Amino acid sequence: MNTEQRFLFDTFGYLVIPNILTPEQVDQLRSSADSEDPPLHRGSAWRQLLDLPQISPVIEDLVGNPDLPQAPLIPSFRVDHVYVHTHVRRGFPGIDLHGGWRSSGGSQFFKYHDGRFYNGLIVVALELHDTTPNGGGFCCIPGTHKSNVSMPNEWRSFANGVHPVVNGVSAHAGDAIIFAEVLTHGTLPWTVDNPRKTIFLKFSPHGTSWSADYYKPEEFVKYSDRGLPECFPRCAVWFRGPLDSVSTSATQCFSGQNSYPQSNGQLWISPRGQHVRITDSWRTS
Ligand SMILES: O=C(O)CCC(=O)C(=O)O
Repeated sequence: MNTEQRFLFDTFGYLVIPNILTPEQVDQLRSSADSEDPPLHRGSAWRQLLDLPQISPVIEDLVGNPDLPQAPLIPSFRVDHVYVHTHVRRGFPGIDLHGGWRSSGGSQFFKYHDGRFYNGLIVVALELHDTTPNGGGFCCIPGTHKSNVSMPNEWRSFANGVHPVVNGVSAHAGDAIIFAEVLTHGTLPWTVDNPRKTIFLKFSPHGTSWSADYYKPEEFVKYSDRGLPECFPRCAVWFRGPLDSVSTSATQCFSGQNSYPQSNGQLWISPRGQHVRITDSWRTS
């Protein structure tokens, strides 16, 4: 993240990054947004979202662990879960404010220590249509990712109006709203005719899980898309140590690559395209 992004995320608990998706990507994703298949099985346009060049470095900064030996050759964070909202139309009453440290039993957290961000769960919300300041959509109470005191309960529901401290955050199609799940947030009632379709990608540190519905790397082996299986470890620590000791599922994942990691000294092209020489510890050649 650049200095501006670090300041904004630290202060407000969210960040809007424009133009993450090209118009072609937006069109492609819109056309399959209503599919009943699980999002990551809808085609490579969906799986590519896991390792977007402008987003992955931000996720590394927010939830990654640069101390892991695989970083940054493969992500040092986990994909926790992915879903799509397509049901938001005029009259949608919104989703009450939620999030916060207490509601998750402490698993969703924000911390900054010794120059590094630590987050329990980070959301990348990709808008597929423009959203407008008064039209509804993502909202939050900026700064509440650091709250020590719970929000007054009567602010939670929008049934009787929206408390003035709640900020609506609008974005254009293809923009990403990145926020900490611990931030008090929700969806404002939708008041306009155009639809809202939003993809939510949620990332966690390598050692924690929120959804409990782990991706199984073996289900993705059939796809040839580069750079993806790396994102499916149950726990990113799995890629520790020499590749000879890589777990069976990880080995299966990489069997689709054009070079296959087997033994010391062998050259391997990582899913991110770097040339890696396999030694007792990872290093690029
Ligand atoms: O509408 C949004 O962008 C927020 C959605 C949300 O809070 C959720 O899916 O839990």
